Amino acid sequence: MRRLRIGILDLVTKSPNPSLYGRVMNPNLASIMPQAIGVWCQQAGHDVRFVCYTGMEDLLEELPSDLDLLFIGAFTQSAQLSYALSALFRSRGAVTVLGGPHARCYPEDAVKYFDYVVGFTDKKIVDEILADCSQHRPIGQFLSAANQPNEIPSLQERWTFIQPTLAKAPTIKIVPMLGSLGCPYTCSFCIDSTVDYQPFSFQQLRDDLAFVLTKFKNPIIGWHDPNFGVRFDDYMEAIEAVVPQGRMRHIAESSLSLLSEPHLKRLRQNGFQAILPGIESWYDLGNKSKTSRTGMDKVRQVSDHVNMILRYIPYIQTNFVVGMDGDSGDEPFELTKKFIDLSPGAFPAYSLLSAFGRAAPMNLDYQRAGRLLPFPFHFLNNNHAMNVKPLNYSWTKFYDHVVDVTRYSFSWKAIARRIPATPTAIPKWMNVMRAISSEGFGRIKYHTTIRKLLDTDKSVRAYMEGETTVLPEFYLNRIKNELGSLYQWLPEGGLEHDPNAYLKSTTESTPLVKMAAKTTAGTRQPKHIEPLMAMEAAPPQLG
Ligand code: B12
Ligand code: SF4
Repeated sequence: MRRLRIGILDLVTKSPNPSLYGRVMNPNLASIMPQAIGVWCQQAGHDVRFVCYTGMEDLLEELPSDLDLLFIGAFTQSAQLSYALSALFRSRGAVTVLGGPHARCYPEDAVKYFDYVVGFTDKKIVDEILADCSQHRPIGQFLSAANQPNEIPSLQERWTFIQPTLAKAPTIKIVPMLGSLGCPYTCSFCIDSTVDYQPFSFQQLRDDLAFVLTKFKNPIIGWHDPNFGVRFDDYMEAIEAVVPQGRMRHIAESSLSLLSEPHLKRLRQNGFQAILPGIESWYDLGNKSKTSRTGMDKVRQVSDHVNMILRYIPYIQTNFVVGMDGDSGDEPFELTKKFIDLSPGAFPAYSLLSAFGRAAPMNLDYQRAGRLLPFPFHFLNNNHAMNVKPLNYSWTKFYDHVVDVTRYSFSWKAIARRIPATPTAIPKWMNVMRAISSEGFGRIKYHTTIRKLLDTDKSVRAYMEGETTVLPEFYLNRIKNELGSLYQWLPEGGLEHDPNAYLKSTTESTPLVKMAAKTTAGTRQPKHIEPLMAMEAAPPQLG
């Protein structure tokens, strides 16, 4: 096999000039898989140039112009950026590959712009691509392993790619760690509901943790497990076996059901500093927060629980999804404001209800009901657009509420109350920084703009009502600005997508769709198990 010049690009963000929070945090939000692919490519004898794009780099400077093969890892919000880059590098002779959440959620769209689009990825799939490395145009090849990989390269092997990425982080440096994939439960709104739970070897985990200790005196670990804590005792034992007390700090997405007082004691002992449970809604998804209560009852219960967590873990982010079908009227938003009052130490993160292509079985229901809007991928990050029409609100009423609850959460009063309610210095500082940066003030400004446009710009209103699919200038200009000179490389048709492609794939049978249905849409039937814990309907809001 000839020695290939390979580029690997991890798109942590979709545009340059990140906010203050982005500058501090983006290098800490890098993905693990591009690093794993880098190791596999090197093991196969190729030259690898690895770039983690945090919004601060000049992408065209960083990537060599004479690549044979370019791997891009992208979330859906970076899809348009990835399509433009693929077109540019193809014009220079490279073969291009897309992997990551966008490839898993929208393979039908991505194959139009890449030579390979990859779902579940293991070493074998990467070796196949390296061996073939040829153009597949106009429609790329969709490849996917039958399951998630059983192993990925160790942290030590990946360090060569992690180290330069963390070097870009000015203050806090978070080492990404993964102990398992998938989930044993089957919540229909979740990308993992159809993916079997599989822990990696606990010996590997111990080795990875021991390795980090050789690199940092007091490292911070960011767990990427879709469902951290399914095997709580095994994880704690792995940490306790190799990490002397006080030497390591951890951040994990977790769920209230996991965070019982005995578990919290053990988490504190082992250095857990930040925890991100999903509350989602006061009416839907009671399973996620392990409560059958709803309304004010649930607010009180969750609030007590959150305040108890804060006695053990200094930082807590509570994830909410707004616009769920179970919500109607003022009450859900008023209840959230009550929660802010009752749990002043929690940092609230709001996600607009979003359906990411074939991510979750429930998306089929929205597609069947004709409730999806074709917002360009660039806006699908749970904040910049909501692509599911709310069931019980008009858009104006809905955005009135979103603006109101966001203003309330990041008012100076709420920011000030959060300071004494969090115990230590870094959490206090994080809460203030996040509130005054893109996640607080930035969101208030953005949602307020959308609310105004609903009154003043007929094209926005018509688009959101589903009366037209012509993209309003407001959105078009934003993409143009954010992609900058790369906009000219966005291929024809690259702004649009079919929001109902997943539903169509269940009735049509093209080769891509058959494979995608088998691999990414699920390998097993839902098992009607009561979900015990939950992570991801409200995606993590660190990014
Ligand atoms: C950990 C996590 C995070 C972490 C780390 C993110 C990161 N850089 O990886 C943080 C907290 C930073 C984060 C942030 C966000 N997240 Co997040 N996150 C997850 C979570 C829980 C696990 C992802 C993971 O790492 N899994 C482990 C890897 C190994 O498995 P995998 O992702 O399935 O990847 C497989 C394949 O896709 C493939 N693959 C993955 N990457 C690549 C790259 C290449 C080149 C190739 C070839 C293959 C490949 O190989 C893997 C093995 O088969 C998922 C939910 C889930 N269960 O998937 C949501 C999820 C990925 N996040 C989501 C979202 C929306 C976000 C945010 C936009 C939230 C926000 N508003 O800020 C941001 C976006 C950040 C960004 N980079 O753009 C969505 C993505 C939907 C989409 N299509 O874009 C998900 C699916 C949750 C959901 N709502 O359904 N997230
Ligand atoms: S929401 Fe949580 S418990 Fe439910 S399937 Fe997803 S990861 Fe598992």
